[in-house]
Amino acid sequence: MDDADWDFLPELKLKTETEKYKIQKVNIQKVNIQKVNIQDMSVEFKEIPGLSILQDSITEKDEEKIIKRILQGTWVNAPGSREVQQYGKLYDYKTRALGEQTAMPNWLIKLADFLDLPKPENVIINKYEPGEGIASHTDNPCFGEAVASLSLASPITMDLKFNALHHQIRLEPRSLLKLTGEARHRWTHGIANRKNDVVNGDSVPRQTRYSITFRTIL
Ligand SMILES: O=C(O)CCC(=O)C(=O)O
Repeated sequence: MDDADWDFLPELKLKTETEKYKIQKVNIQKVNIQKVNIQDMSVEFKEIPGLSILQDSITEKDEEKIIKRILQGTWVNAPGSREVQQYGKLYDYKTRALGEQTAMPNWLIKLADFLDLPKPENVIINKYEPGEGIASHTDNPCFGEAVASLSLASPITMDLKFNALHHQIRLEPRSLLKLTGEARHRWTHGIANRKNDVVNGDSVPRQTRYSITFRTIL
């Protein structure tokens, strides 16, 4: 990976204290907030231990730059109809095991560091066109304890399920979802294949959405 790639996010900057501590609108359906972590303003949920969401984890300007950078990458088909880019140690969706080792772009390492995540060893970038989703799953145990997904471009509703329990959370662009503990190992997360989500009783059309999921490997 060349230096130009490393320099791709030179302006990624920490929010000012005022921006950081501004109470951000949390658009969550059916799930009760348990705790707001004062340090980074992420919220945790009573019903789903180990799930946290940090709104506005990056600025809109950085989001734009990241999307531009993503669009330079090569997409491959994933199960279902969505497309993905994958970096680091590749996860094989068919065998459900890790395979080939590829390079991890420096901008993804830098972005993970900015988001206070461990150095990523596998990164999957998902592209969802309206109508596309991802089957409900728990992340493979070959991955480390914390799994984190950065949402980009447009909001979407994610389903979290455990036995008969079912909650929906609205993932806003620029939000960072973290799954650890029960949320990581016992609850499944998935996105239904549909063109609209129902938000506060209204049908809201989906638009193209990207997510970047950072993982470590055990
Ligand atoms: O798109 C998302 O927010 C979640 C992605 C995901 O669950 C995955 O790549 O396994």
